[in-house]
Amino acid sequence: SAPVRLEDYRAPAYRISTVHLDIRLAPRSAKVRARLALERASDTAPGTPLVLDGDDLRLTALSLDGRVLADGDYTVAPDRLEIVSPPTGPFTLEIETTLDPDANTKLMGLYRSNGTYCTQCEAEGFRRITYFLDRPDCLAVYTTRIEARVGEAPVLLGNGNPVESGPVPGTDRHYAIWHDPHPKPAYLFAMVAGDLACVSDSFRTCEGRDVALNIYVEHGNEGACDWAMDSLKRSMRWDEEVFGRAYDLDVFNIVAVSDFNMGAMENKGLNIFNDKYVLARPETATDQDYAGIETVIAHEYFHNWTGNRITCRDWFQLCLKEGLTVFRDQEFSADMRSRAVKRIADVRLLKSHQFPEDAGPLAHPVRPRLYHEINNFYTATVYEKGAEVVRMLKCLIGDEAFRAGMDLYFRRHDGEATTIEAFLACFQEASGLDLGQFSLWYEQAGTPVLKVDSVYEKEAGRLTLTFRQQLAPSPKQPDKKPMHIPVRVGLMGENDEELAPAAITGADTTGDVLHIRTPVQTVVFSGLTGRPVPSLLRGFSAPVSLKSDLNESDLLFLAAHDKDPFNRWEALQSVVMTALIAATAGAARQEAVTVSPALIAAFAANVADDSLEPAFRALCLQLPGEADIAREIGHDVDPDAVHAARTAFRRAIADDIAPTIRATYEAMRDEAEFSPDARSAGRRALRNTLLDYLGHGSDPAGNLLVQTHFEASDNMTDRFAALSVLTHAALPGRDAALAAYEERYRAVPLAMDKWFMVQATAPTASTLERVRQLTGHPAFSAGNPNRVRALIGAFASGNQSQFNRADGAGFDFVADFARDLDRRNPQAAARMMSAFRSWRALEPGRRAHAEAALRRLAAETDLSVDMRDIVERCLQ
Ligand code: HT7
Ligand code: ZN
Repeated sequence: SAPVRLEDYRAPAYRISTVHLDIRLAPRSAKVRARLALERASDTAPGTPLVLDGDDLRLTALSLDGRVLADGDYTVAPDRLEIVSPPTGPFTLEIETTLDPDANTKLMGLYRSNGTYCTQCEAEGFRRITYFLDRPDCLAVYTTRIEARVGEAPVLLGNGNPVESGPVPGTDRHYAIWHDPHPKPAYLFAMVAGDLACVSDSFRTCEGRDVALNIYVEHGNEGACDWAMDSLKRSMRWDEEVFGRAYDLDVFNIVAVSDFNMGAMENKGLNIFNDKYVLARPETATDQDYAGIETVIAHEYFHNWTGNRITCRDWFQLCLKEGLTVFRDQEFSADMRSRAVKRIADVRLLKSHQFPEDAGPLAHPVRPRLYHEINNFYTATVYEKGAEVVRMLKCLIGDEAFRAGMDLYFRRHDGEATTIEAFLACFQEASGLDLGQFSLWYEQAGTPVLKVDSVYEKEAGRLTLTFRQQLAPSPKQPDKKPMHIPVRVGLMGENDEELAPAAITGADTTGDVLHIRTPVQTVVFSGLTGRPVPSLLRGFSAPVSLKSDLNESDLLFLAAHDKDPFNRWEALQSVVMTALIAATAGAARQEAVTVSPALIAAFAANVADDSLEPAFRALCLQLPGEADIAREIGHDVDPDAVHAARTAFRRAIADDIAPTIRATYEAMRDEAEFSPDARSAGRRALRNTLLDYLGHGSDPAGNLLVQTHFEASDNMTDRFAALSVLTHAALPGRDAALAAYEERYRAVPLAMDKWFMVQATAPTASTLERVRQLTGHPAFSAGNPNRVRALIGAFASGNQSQFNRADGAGFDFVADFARDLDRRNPQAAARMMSAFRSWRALEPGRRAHAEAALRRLAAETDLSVDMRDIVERCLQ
């Protein structure tokens, strides 16, 4: 397919001001009548053909200004409708298309999920409903009439506010009319029709508007909506308080569906969610699920301003709404929970998902310049790195100027489809800082490496830091320019005090943030009264790979004393990572793994330190994952050696500090009834992290505790934690626990996903065969994206040693599965194939197998555009 390029952007030749949709639903034959009010743009030559987008459409009627069009007046194909010579003045086009919702397995456009009709239009799904200018800069006011059999779909929902509803006389059908007064692009259109239960509440905005809040779920799930509703109300209040943004309709509806390609969708006034991000009961959802629901509910709600009121001019600007909205949801969660813990969790996610993307063949800038399939650009780079760019901006200009810039952005661009340039201009104006160099963060792919060397001169009371930044070439970007990097710095003195320099030269500063702009930059801190240990990149102030010359003793000092909790965590991780890389090299030579006494002492101190919050201690104790270690090694990776090293390392710690682990495990026991609040979740996180050590240590009594923990658990967090350890450490109680869990949850699909996942990620040679078997389990369905992600996705992306098997069988299995899935759901298949993104970093034998699997797919002639795009970029 021909690529789409940013530089080819042109404003639309015609405008659509209003859209009236009349949707008559039936499972195999739904009729959609669209009445569009159109007008030629002032700079479009009269007589210019009007070309509307379509995708797999069947046109069943067409008229212009009430006149049925003759054959020569238009041309039509499933993907295109052209009106050859439209009127020069305003005109009305009426289009009827006939759809088959049941046959729509791509889950884009109008489809049925468990009997519920629903839509997904981002990015280009509206063109699967009717012919349209399906691009985000075409903003129109929508009125939607939905009609269905009462028995089949008693609930009929659309965007905006309800206008009217009632029976269709003389039939078993009824209708509802919805009107959305806010002009919006087609990707924000939605409708839902089904037999759903409703949980309701209300919210009064700071502007005095009473908003009806409804969450629609399948019958029987009404009791699992409390957390989602509570999260919604907290999100609404937070956006008023922190960003001054109030809700702007009389209704806010959320619908949970079980077949959904992504997490959720921010359709105006009618958010549609993957049920995974709505439903939660202590019995079926983990603390992580609760936190995920809070984040995703907030994220979609925040889109109402950053995405809906102000939208993207074109899909290259996707980060304008996604990066900014992720930043907003991260800030929200940080305010709801522990800020330090949230920051660590976000950085872990960034490093595990975005850094590998940036380091491999799928690397792309936060704002790409070219795509074949936009669905493949809903990536960690656009979302998570996009959020980091907004955070850096705040760091560089300070909190006040940031808020002023956001206010200006909302004031100036409300109701528009805009660009990154327009966004940055608001902050440049608000702060007076030139953001020209900063804008490279949107343009240049790759993770900058930032090397820092330090020299301390005692007599002069001076510390000199030399920063060297490097950005490696990435696909289609051979030469890189230096970036504007915010580096937040503190100087820790030996007696636990922050040292304050009398002066800083060599860099502009904003508070404690250094502006690093040149390839080599020397910064001098003078007037120091003692030897400082520099705490660099506090709070992970920029998404870079930091390589400092701090030694193990300095890092362990920071791990124990840094005033910045993020850097305490990071310092310990850094020492652990160095040790794990050395252990991996040793494991490849069959050497035994040892852990230095200083590191053991640091772990012991952490486990026992009651002055720190439990959630933070849990994070400090969690070792970097196998994929993280592989990423740091970077080339010729042997995943078996990584696995062996990490396993031995964990066992050594478990054995060396067994009594401390056991004592803290007991102390974290909560007698109170389950509550998903952050404090209780933190205690469970620490206890379950310690359980992982107990299960992987050599002491049989410790191992046995895991089984007891499983049997005694009264909530999913504890039950699933124990099941994971039993399965991954292959402990004696494993099979009984898996069977008991299956028995308990066989009718709860979201809980069965955990059962699939835990088995798919077991680091044992029999896992591939087990995954193959499980594809035939009655609870598995290749048509449901959650099931596919839980089993095959988890195997491909969450099981380093088995997906990357030395015999290549893991690659072949995933490639074959994705090949079949591609015929049904190309978006899901392409996403699955992104597990191959780091194949070039493997040792030669595995690399050859991975390449063969990719080449076999590339040779297929009927791959979807989605799949071909990923496979070919992987091979570049
Ligand atoms: N903005 C939404 C993206 C989305 C999506 C994209 C492609 C295909 C299906 C999709 N479902 C949702 C979700 C979000 O980021 O808020
Ligand atoms: Zn989003």
